Amino acid sequence: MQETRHRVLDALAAGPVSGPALAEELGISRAAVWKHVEALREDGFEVESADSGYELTGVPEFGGAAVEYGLDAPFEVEYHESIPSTNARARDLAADGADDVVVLADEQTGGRGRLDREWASPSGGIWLSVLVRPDVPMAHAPVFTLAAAVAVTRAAREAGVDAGIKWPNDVLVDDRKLVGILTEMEGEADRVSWVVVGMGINANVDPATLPTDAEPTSLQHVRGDPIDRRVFTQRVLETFDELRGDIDSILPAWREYATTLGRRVRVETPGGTVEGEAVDVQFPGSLVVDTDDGEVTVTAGDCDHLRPV
Ligand code: BT5
Repeated sequence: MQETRHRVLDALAAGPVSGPALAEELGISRAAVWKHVEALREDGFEVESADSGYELTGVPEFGGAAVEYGLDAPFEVEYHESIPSTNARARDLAADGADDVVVLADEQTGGRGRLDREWASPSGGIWLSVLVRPDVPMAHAPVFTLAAAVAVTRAAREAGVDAGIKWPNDVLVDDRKLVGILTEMEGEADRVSWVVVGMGINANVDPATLPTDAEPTSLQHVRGDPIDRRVFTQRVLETFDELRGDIDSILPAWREYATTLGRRVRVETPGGTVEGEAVDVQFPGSLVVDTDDGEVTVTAGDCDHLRPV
């Protein structure tokens, strides 16, 4: 949101404030104040004008301005009611040189998972991609997938949903998939140019409308009532921002939320199947599996939790 509009919004939230007083405070004309108020109303903010002045009486349920309002993280939020894929859009923005931008959508018509699988993204979800330019080598970039999983799991738990993380990139509730994460990046070996972390969060969607093979669930389904998507998105972005600023804190937080550690797993990797007990996760996100032939470290693959033998 544009700087002056942000300041108008903050003043209205602390209101009532008269048009002339606001104009003087911000050093703009009364006509400009009125234009900002109208633009905020168009974005869905409710602004009452009474004798005592303007006052903010309602914030929109969802959207770019809504998420930016009160957000304690330095992201600009670009919102789309419907878009093919927020990751594709974020990649385009990366190519244009953008940084610290979030692309957010209510619906995706061409959402993608790993290996070009489809990601169902009906209206009511939180489909978002965060574009960042961390100063790290390419080999460290997978840690941002872990950071995203921690951020969403923490937000879900704060909302009363007992989520946990399945290596490498799924957030589950009772073994049902609540969130999928897709990280894409570009750069040279010694330095990342950009990272796009896409999070597909089944927020207020009916799991019955999602593909059944992954046994999906949603925040609304688990809670029994809809989630406040604005606040949930803010919490995810705030935690993600905190973690990217303190990379050493990501793994301990991940371990705390992991459901994979201590479980028997079967991981399908590009180099073959690895089966055994998952014993640890190592920087920047590899899984250590204790197999019959000793410990094996896997960096990528599809992981199944098996029943104990
Ligand atoms: C993932 O892939 O889990 C990563 C999904 C990332 C989606 C986000 S949404 C915002 C951003 N923009 C994009 O275009 N993508 C990202 P993977 O582990 O490959 O899982 C894909 C599999 O999950 C599919 O083959 C289905 O079986 C299942 N699936 C599809 N849609 C689902 C949904 N909404 N909820 C649960 N499972 C789903």
